[in-house]
Amino acid sequence: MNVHTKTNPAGEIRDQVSPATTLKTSLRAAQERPKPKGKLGRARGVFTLTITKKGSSAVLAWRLTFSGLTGKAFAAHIHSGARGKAGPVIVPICAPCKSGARGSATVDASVLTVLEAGRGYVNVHTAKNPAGEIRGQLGAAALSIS
Ligand SMILES: [Cu+2]
Repeated sequence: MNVHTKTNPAGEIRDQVSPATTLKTSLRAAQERPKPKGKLGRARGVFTLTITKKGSSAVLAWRLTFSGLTGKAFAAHIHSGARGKAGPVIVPICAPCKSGARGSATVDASVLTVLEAGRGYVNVHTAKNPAGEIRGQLGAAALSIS
């Protein structure tokens, strides 16, 4: 994209149009493993992730909202793990976290491989559930364009 003005007819501001993919997932206590404790009937969240590929790396940009947790959210991450399984952190999202948190990070091909395969998930951690209170699996990202 290029915006032209009379002062700068060749283009005044410019931004490269790059292939971007957006994933969205709902976070629920029922998806978390191991099973979280406490009154979790109203605990939920939404995570939106935009992936913009740049060669073999990519920029991830996200927004996380949540409500009904048992306490403060001390951290949220993207982990690597198939549905129903826990796995290691691959991208830290926030610590501590407030609902509405936004952020971004540049990631390498190893993270993209996980996201392409649908083996990434997001979870939010609380003091009552330090291993994770709500979780949402990220669907497989179509990132074939490079
Ligand atoms: Cu986590």
